[in-house]
Amino acid sequence: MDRWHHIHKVVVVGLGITGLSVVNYLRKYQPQVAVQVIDTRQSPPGLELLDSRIPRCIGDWQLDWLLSADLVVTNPGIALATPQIQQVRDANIPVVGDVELFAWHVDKPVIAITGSNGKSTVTDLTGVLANASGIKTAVGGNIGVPALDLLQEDAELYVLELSSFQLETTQHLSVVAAAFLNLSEDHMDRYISMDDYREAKQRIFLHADTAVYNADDPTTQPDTAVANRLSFGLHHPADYTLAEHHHTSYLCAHGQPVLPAADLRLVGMHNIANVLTVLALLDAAGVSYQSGLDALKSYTGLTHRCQLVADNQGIIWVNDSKATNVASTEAALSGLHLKGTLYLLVGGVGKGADFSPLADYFKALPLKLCCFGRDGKQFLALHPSAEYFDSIENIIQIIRPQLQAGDMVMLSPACASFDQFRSFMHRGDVFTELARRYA
Ligand code: UMA
Ligand code: ADP
Repeated sequence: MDRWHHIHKVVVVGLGITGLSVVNYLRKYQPQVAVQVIDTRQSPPGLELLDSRIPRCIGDWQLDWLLSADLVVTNPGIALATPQIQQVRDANIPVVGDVELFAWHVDKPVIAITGSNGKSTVTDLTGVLANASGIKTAVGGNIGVPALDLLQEDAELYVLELSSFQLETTQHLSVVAAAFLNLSEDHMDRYISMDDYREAKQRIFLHADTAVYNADDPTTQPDTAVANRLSFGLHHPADYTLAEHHHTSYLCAHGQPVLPAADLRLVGMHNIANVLTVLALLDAAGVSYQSGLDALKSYTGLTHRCQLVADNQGIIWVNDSKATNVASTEAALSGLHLKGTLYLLVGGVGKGADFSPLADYFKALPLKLCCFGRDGKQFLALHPSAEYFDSIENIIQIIRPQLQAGDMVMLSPACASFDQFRSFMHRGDVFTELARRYA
């Protein structure tokens, strides 16, 4: 079906890397279409890279452009409930995201991954294992490379990390396998309820041949009819799980051992669940991964996720800047065994979350809680050691003289970064630089 037949004018709302990828895609593959760009920010990222011939409206809305469009493509950061976008939808003008345009174009198998935590790890690792097994695989989406940019790579398989924001504006993405990893509170500034947030994530299964879900988290089970289902889990019976064979704990697929858990270099039980998901996804996609298992074994994880960044004089520094919600900080703290004190840095933009579940995790640890950022004061009541500081740098300067062998300094902030940093990557880089300077 040629979806572009009746589309003559497209308005792209929101620049950033997504908006730029949409403009570049349209210029290359749909050059007959007229393109206009709107970004409500005063100096949006990516503006300097936008072709000077493209009409743009910066710092405000341009409603007449929107209402005369045949198609509006929004950045995932723009909520569909935004009044101007709502007006467009009321006028029956289709509003889609970049992933929907990708879906219209792609003619190779796609694997898609969503969930509150672990998306980037599972996405990256799926790509690593598929590539190591000889399948030319392109990896992108919310992980940081816009889906449309992947089309340049001429891959045999695409692996997409999809946020709930991206899924809201995606209708027609057919996938060989889709995984919904877990659901926990996040983005409560954008959704009216957890049900609303879950519903957006469930959209990943709309056109999936195989649904991969978490047997330990019933909210991830597909609501709709799906041809095939595969489960992974650590605590409930599942198709992909840990099991003992000859007194050794193995990751197993349908009861068959695939590799011993001890062969993995990834840290934490949550990462075992992540690897089980990867195996399920690749089996569902028909990728034979035996020849790539060495790459899986040597994988140490992505930067900014429970990453060891300095280890000096017995003091360990861990950058978990990607912990932007409560559940990811809980995962970082679960099963942590320390000889000394944990100096935990928390705070930033709380996104309306309830931080109180962290109190039990804090109680179980020898802890000094160091709070910072816009919503950092919300943590003060959660542990007697809690203290508020202006910045991460300020924290490190003050705690450094107290640090002793056996201590750990960990940034796992349970919050987004936008109050003091450009992104979680920027925040993690700042912490890493300080760690290496003061270690
Ligand atoms: N914005 C405006 N006005 C506009 C356009 C944007 O105010 O006209 C604001 C929005 O509030 C938005 C913010 O700008 O939240 C960020 O937009 P951006 O320009 O940074 O967006 P992109 O660079 O295109 O990045 C987006 C994703 N960002 C968001 O969903 C907010 C990136 O995910 C993603 O990697 C990229 O597309 C490629 O697909 C980031 C993210 O934080 C990492 N995602 C959330 C998460 O993982 O929790 C969902
Ligand atoms: P996402 O892309 O969904 O944000 P990441 O792989 O980037 O996921 O990890 C984000 C944070 O969540 C990190 O702090 C990481 O240690 C933690 N994490 C990773 N996998 C899981 C999981 N399966 N369950 C809970 N937390 C996890």
